[in-house]
Amino acid sequence: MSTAWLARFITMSGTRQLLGSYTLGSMANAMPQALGAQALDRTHRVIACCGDGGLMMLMGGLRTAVTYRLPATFVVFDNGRLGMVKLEQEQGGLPEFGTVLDNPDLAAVASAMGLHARRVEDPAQLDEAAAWALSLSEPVLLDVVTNPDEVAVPPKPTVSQGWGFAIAKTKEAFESARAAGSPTRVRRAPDHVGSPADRPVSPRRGRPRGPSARDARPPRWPRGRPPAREPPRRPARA
Ligand SMILES: Cc1ncc(C[n+]2csc(CCOP(=O)(O)OP(=O)(O)O)c2C)c(N)n1
Ligand SMILES: [Mg+2]
Repeated sequence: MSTAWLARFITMSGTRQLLGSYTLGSMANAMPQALGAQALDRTHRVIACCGDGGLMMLMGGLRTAVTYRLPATFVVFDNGRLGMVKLEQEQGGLPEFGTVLDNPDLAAVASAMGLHARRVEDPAQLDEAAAWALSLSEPVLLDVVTNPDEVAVPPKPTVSQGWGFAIAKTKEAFESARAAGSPTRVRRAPDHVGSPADRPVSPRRGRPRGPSARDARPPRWPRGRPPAREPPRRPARA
């Protein structure tokens, strides 16, 4: 969604250039594009606005910035979500499912990789952190925690998108209300990624849901696989 925020809120001064995947639609684009742009031109400052999901996909590239001393600035929009997918689900009338990310502290990871890094959790710290990052001429990462429920309204929103969003939110409200009054636990991810016992329990069926629910069931066979069958015996020839 950073592409949407950039297109909406960054003023193009006439000397700035904006790169992105745009209608190609590929995620995980910002960091590698920034590496390429900065390697081609070290005289300009390159700022990558990265999704947390995208950055997690190609994390190793951060070390490339250190190896080649590329003075790029990586700003992570850390909404803990595959945010665009969540939005697409909601536009289609579906409550959010399976889009929560189990991120580590990305500033700590970047720091371990040799970048300068800071995590920003309070909006009041943002200006100072941005000024600090821009004062450096070495690779630097800001892990900025953002609101996962922020909605990037498309340039030409349709009535059906709005209607789908309303349906999804209504379903989510009913689900929460039912969960609040239900003896079974309904918890949203990142509990999905915890141990089987921590995974959410369907209020209707009372058993873990989702593909990983399989792990919570006892194995059908003691060692998790069926015993080898003996080959059928052929009758002895007379
Ligand atoms: C290579 C690739 N994989 C999957 C997708 C589908 N997809 C589009 S946006 C998105 C989520 C991106 O999450 P994140 O990078 O955290 O950015 P956010 O939308 O949260 O800002 C996914 C999975 C894609 N467009 N490209
Ligand atoms: Mg995200």
